[in-house]
Amino acid sequence: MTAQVSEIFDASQWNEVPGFEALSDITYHQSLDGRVARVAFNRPEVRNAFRPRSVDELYAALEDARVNPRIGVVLLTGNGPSPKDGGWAFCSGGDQRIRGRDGYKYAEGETASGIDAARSGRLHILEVQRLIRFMPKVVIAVVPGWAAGGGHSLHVVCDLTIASAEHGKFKQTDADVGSFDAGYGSAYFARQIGQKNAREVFFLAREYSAQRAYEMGAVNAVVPHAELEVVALEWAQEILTKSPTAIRMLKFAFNAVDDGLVGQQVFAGEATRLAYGTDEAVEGRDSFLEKREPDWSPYPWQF
Ligand code: S0N
Repeated sequence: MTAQVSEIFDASQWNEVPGFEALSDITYHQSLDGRVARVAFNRPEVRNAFRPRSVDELYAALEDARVNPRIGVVLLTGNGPSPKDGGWAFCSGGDQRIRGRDGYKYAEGETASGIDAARSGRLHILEVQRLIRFMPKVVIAVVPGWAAGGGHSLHVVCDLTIASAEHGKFKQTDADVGSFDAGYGSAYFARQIGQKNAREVFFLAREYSAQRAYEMGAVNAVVPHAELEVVALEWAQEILTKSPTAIRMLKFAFNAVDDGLVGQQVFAGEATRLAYGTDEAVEGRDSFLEKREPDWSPYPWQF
């Protein structure tokens, strides 16, 4: 039986994922039909801040979802509420207790065992951002509470965002804490909501309600808190009725304009993959293997 990991999590809709039983900082579930993944930060006592272990687990779960051919949609969310004060969070970014130029600082309950000094200071949440960005599946940020700092950036990089009307809150604290996501978190955010709005969010570091974030174009839908995960699953199921190839080509097309040559490379790779499925490409391959001239005559110069 699936454990109840969050107050608004409907355990009857989800299965735990074999091989991921030892997670501590996140939870990972798949829908009963195996087509939707739910990945959730699970440190509600610190507003779901991530530490290196959290990022490792997050990356592993997202990578598992990426390579699973049944999964078409990933819901990224945060479990809650906090047992300390009842507060809700999507994610409050990097755990400020263990960040620093002085090297890795151990979090409460963490020991030196298993911590690799070579990884100290590595900002591998950016690798998670790229995984979300380049995953040929739709990733939905399901925001039940605070999206702050690096947590805000994660919602920005997700394809869609659905937020809790009562508890969804957005704040870019980077400039308050001497941190800055100068990549997708800021520059791409400005592409989403406009330069003036994005500069306001970063330079003033104010708090925005889910409704205000919706009005700014940062959020797709604001829904009652109790229904947040129900609506997110409905959106996922609706997306799953669409053509997988159309969705992946559209995602990479949306990305390409902001991703430079990497965006072109990703889109081009998918185009090549489609071309390899044609008789024309098979003729090219076979003619080489059969040591003969290719016969392109069946293939018109289409216009
Ligand atoms: C989220 C906020 C606004 C919520 O405020 P609220 O509701 O008043 O709750 P608090 O009482 O403040 O918090 C409750 C408890 O949770 C702890 N806590 C909250 N956030 C963090 C955190 N990020 N790290 C550690 N602990 C956290 C509080 O301390 C409190 O604990 P107790 O009860 O014991 O006192 C508010 O909490 C807030 O502003 N949080 C900090 C947000 C923040 O500044 N985050 C960091 C911003 N920077 C990054 O995220 C860097 C991102 C990043 O990692 C990155 C980005 C790009 C490139 C690399 C990196 C990288 O570093 O890897």
